[in-house]
Amino acid sequence: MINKIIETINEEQSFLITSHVRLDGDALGSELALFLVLKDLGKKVVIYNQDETPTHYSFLPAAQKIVHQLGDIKQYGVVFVLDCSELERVGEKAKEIGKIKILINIDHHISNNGLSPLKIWDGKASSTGELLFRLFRQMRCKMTKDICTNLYAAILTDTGGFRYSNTSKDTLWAAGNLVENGADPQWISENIYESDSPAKLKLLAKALETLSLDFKNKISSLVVTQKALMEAGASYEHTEGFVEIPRSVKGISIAVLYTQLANDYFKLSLRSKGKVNVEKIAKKFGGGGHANAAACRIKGDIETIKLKILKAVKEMQ
Ligand SMILES: [Mn+2]
Repeated sequence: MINKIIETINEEQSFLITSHVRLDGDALGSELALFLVLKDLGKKVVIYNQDETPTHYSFLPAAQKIVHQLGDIKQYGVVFVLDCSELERVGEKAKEIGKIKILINIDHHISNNGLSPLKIWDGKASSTGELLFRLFRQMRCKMTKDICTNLYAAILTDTGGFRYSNTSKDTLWAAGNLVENGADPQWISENIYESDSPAKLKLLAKALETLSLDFKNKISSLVVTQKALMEAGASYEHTEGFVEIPRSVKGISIAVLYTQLANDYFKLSLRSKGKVNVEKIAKKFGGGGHANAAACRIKGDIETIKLKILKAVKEMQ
C-alpha cells in the first residue's frame, strides 16, 4: 500500500492537502510537513482548511501558505485527507473534495472504517505525524529543519507532550530523529504551550470553579459555558488543553471537558488513564477517537448529559 502511495506521488503533479475542522497540532503539522515534502519534489500543492489556523500554531513553518477557499477542484489529481477517520470531518466541502480522482487517507484513529482504499492507517501510531515520518523515510526524503519542526509538533501535541499511552518506542525514536535533523523541542513547546492569551486564562479560572468528581472520584470534569466564554472574552479555540486539568487529578480514570456549543448542546472531550477505553463511550453518542482520547456531541442540559455519561461508564464496568 505504501509503495502504491509513493508511486502516486511520483506520477501525479497537482495535490490538495486537507484535514479536519477544529484543527489541532497533528492535523496542521502533518499537512505542513507533507506540503513541504511535495514542494521539494517540484509538485503543485495547496493546503485547504475550513477553519482558521489557531494562533499558537501560526509559528509552524509554511503555516501562512494555508488557504480557506477551496477553488476549482478540477485542478487537483490527488487529495490527501490527513488525520480524519471520516471524510465529513473536513467540513462543508467534504462532498466536493470527495470528487477528486485519487483520495489518499493517512490516519491513526481507531474509529476509521475505511475512508479510502488508498491509505496509510495504523490505530497504534501516536499521530498522523508519526505515520508521515515513516512514509518520508521510505521515500528517502530530505528531512529539512522545517519538515522536522512540523512533524515534531504533530507528534508532540497528539501525545500530550509524550505523556499519553500512545507514546511508544517508535514515537520517541521518530522524535529523536526529528530533533537530530533540526527540530528544536524547547522552541516548539514554548510556542504551543506557553503562548496563552489573558482571555484563555480568565476562561480557565471560570472553568476551574466547575471542577467536579463523580463515581467514587473516578470521573473528574470541567464545564465551559457560553456565559463563561462571553465573560472571559474568549472563544472555543481557547478551551484546547483544558481537559488536561481534570485529567491531572490523582486517582481518576476518566476526565471530561463539557463545552457548551448552544443552549442545550454540548461537546464532550474525554480522556482516560490506563486501560479505560473512552472511545467506546464517545461512540455510543455518535463520536469517536482513540482509547485514551475521544470526543462526541450530545444534546440536552448539562445535568442530564452528566447522568448519561455516568450510566455509560457504569455499563462498561
Ligand atoms: Mn491525530
